[in-house]
Amino acid sequence: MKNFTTVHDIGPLDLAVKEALEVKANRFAFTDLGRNKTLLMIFFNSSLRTRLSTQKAAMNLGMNIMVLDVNQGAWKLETERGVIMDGDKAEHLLEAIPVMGSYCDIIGVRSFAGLKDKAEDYEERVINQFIKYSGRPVFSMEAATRHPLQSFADLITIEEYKTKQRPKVVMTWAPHPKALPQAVPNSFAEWMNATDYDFVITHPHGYELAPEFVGKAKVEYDQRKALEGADFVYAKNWSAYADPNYGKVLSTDRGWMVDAEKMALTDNAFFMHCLPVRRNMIVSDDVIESERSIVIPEAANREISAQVVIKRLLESL
Ligand code: AN0
Ligand code: CP
Repeated sequence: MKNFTTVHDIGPLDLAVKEALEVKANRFAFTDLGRNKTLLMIFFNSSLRTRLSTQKAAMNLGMNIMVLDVNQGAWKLETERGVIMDGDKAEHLLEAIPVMGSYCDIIGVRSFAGLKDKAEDYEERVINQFIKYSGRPVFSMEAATRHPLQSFADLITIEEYKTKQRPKVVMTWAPHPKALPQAVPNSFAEWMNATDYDFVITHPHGYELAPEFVGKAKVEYDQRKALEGADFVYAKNWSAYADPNYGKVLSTDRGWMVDAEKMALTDNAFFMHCLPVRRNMIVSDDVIESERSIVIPEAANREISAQVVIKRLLESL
């Protein structure tokens, strides 16, 4: 694997999940693979899980790790070419990227959507510049349109917990006070569409995702109807994608929160969320604390998805 930014980079999902379960059963089997190799993790945005799980995965593989929080202590970076740099940005990404590449063997990048310019976000300008100019394999730690390490961990978790060959997985929009990217729902949809699960997306009108991510998923605007018979409920907020409201919060309707009454419509479903989650906005306390909530094992699987991805990148160095 040369880079990892989408489901398409990982090959057949059954093999990826098999490798993940092997790694999980014996996470220190490949400590020689990363010896004297350096991972550089670059964060343009905050993180708890991605930061820790990816670092742990790289340590399991015997790597050295450097972490750069671009907005804390590094020079402010200009990302547009052609700009007269007379403002507060002291360095251009076009120098910073190859310099960073010169100090490491593999680069992980977190760079969220700006939610101002749809074309710029959906072109994945930042991570694509890392791929083009760093000279190193690059993996996404959540880019503008996708969060594939999260979706891979979600898939591993569903495979571990499912009791039916073809479970019903429902991704539901839920309210949040601030505008969030579409990366997590886009990516989850992309990975679910690559399985044979019964996959349903439910959201209020106006929150339609990009058609290339919705794919063959069923879209049901009635949340209660969508949840009927679900085996997994995957809650997530996202801001609007459709013009002219790109990046906007259209609704904070708490009627869309996942609570016990909603979960009662399902087939005793497991509750999932990528975290961080705002309690009593997205999900009620009792649901996230219930024994059907698998948010903690889901987060724990981030170490495993990252380890498979970094292992494969190391193997093709
Ligand atoms: C981010 C998002 O929704 O994309 C990161 C989730 C992993 N969430 C927040 O900013 C709250
Ligand atoms: N789920 C996830 O990526 O969490 P962080 O934003 O804390 O890394």
